[in-house]
Amino acid sequence: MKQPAKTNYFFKGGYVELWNTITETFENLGYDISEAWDVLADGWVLFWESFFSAVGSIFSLEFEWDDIRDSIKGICIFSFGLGKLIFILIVTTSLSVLLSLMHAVILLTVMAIAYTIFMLLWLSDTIYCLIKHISSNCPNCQDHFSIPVYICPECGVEHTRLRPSKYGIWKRTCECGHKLPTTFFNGREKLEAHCPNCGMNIKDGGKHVDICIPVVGGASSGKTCLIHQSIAAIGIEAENRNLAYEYSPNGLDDYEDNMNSLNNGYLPEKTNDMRLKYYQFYLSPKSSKVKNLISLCDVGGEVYSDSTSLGEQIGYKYANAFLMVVDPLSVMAYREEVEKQGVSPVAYGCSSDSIDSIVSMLISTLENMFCINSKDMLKTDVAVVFSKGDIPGLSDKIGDAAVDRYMQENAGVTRLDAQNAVCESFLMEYEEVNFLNSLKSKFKSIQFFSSSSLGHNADGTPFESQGVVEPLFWLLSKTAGVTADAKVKV
Ligand SMILES: Nc1nc2c(ncn2[C@@H]2O[C@H](COP(=O)(O)OP(=O)(O)OP(=O)(O)O)[C@@H](O)[C@H]2O)c(=O)[nH]1
Ligand SMILES: [Mg+2]
Ligand SMILES: [Zn+2]
Ligand SMILES: [Zn+2]
Repeated sequence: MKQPAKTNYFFKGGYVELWNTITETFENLGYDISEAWDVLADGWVLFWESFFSAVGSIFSLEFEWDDIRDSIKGICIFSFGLGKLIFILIVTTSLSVLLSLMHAVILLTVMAIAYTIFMLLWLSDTIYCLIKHISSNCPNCQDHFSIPVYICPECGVEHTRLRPSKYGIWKRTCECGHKLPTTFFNGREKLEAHCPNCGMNIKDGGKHVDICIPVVGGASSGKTCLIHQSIAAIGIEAENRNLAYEYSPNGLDDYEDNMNSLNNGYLPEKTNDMRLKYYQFYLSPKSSKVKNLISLCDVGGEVYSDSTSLGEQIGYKYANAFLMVVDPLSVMAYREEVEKQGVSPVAYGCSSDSIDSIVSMLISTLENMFCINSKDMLKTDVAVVFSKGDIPGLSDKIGDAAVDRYMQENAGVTRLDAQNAVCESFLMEYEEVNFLNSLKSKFKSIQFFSSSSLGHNADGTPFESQGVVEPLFWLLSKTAGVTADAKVKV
């Protein structure tokens, strides 16, 4: 693709210069030959025109001195021209050929060195991006790309492929004359960067590990509460785990407003967006040179009952993992049971969407996006989080109480396995086997968690979240996009 930059000397100027020098040399040579030829011809003509009359005048003893002088002068000029021509043909031509060859060899050697440096630099930059898992997701159009479009700080023009190329190996010169670095080794990330698709500003000049985790769940299942309380809790927990945390607003999220509500004991507003909304924060080991930019993507739960809207969320295609929120009250048999025990589902903002339908629709959408058939597995991990863990009696079924009991009864079992065991038996007991089987047959690995984002129903007193960081830390430890050294420990 044509770039608004000058082509590098080694990819054009060098060849032009070589061509010009060679053509100029041989043009001069041709000029010298024709000049020597002219001298030789003039001498011959002068000699030929005067020779016979001079010889005749000598034999007749009339001595035409002009003719005699002209024929001597002619033979001298002819001899001089002939000598010059022979010299030019042998010496000058050989020198021209030799010097042109030397020029070509020196230039091509320098070019070969430049091309080797170019290849090595291009490879290093590409490998560095691959090893470090550097890529970006656009929080506006959901597109995914390895490097963004860079903006020239001088003239504002867009450079779509700012990599070592024919426009420059280490740096490229913009048409305005400004020099732009072409790799992350010499500061490409310091330039302003935009999404190649919609022009949205891209953080860190695209130099980060972008981890995209869509949060899946029906309307009122507790996605927005979980996202906000998780991020807030991670911010506090990060220091204990020696991680650097920073929330990073993108201008399209409602983090500040929702956190204000939650911190004052109010519920966040229902999510009306039918497009993924990216809540982004940095979370990386303090020593890490390339930061992890984690996006938790929220959306109105209605999307999961509308296959067209769901199919439009191309962000799913680039998801590193999924976080599935399950409102226990959306499990019909369980809801009926707690209702009989006097619990009001409405008080818990009960979700009425079937979890089985939601997961089926998500799976068929992903199958379409990845063009795979129903037998193929997806290479994604899923954390299934039961929300609203403060529902009376729920802890005894899937919460800490149940997990502790299971671990006592089954010595040697890990806590994560115990969580899976109690949550799976909950789903089987309350007739959600289809949901469980769909998840297990489609995703790479599944881990169940139980949480309470609020701790209690809204009553004006401060909310107390519980179990909201573990799902994320588990997903981050599994995420393929997190490099070994940047891996966040569970
Ligand atoms: N008691 C209790 N209620 C909760 C908890 N989490 C969510 N809720 C209730 O569930 C309702 C819905 O929560 P949201 O987080 O807004 O649900 P959502 O999945 O984002 O819903 P949509 O935006 O409609 O897709 C809240 O208004 C609360 O009433 C919790 O941990 N405990
Ligand atoms: Mg919401
Ligand atoms: Zn975009
Ligand atoms: Zn410029």
